[in-house]
Amino acid sequence: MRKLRNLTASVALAAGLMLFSTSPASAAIGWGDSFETAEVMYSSVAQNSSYSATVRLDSMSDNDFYVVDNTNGTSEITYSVIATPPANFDIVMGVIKMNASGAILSIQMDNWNGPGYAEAISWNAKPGEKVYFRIMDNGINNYNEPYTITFKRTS
Ligand SMILES: [Ca+2]
Ligand SMILES: [Ca+2]
Repeated sequence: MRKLRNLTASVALAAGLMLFSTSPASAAIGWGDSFETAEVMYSSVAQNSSYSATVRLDSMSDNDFYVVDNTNGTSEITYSVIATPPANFDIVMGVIKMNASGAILSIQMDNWNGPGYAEAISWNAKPGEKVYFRIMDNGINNYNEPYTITFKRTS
């Protein structure tokens, strides 16, 4: 009986993990809440050419962190990142670049465009650098509807 219960528990756990990994749209609470748990859009180990996620901020104070990680890269990469909010929602995209030892090289808060319009940047990451993207609610109640963030490597 005990064995059966353990089996049931692990099947349920596996199903839960599968659901989580294949359904980013359902993820909100706990998704990319800090630098340490940033969602990886690019890493110099995997060298993927694109990434996309459609998720929602779960509260006014929620943050979703994403990272372009060229820590172990041997050459500079260039790319574009576009964060598109739901219609009538206004989001801010913070962009934080760090060097290999974690020192902050630059910080900017991109909020060029109003409700319903994307915030976008085309930039680079030199070998050893990491660039974090922090999606936030601008003002009040710009959460609980999914936004889409995409990364595309351009060179
Ligand atoms: Ca979050
Ligand atoms: Ca905005």
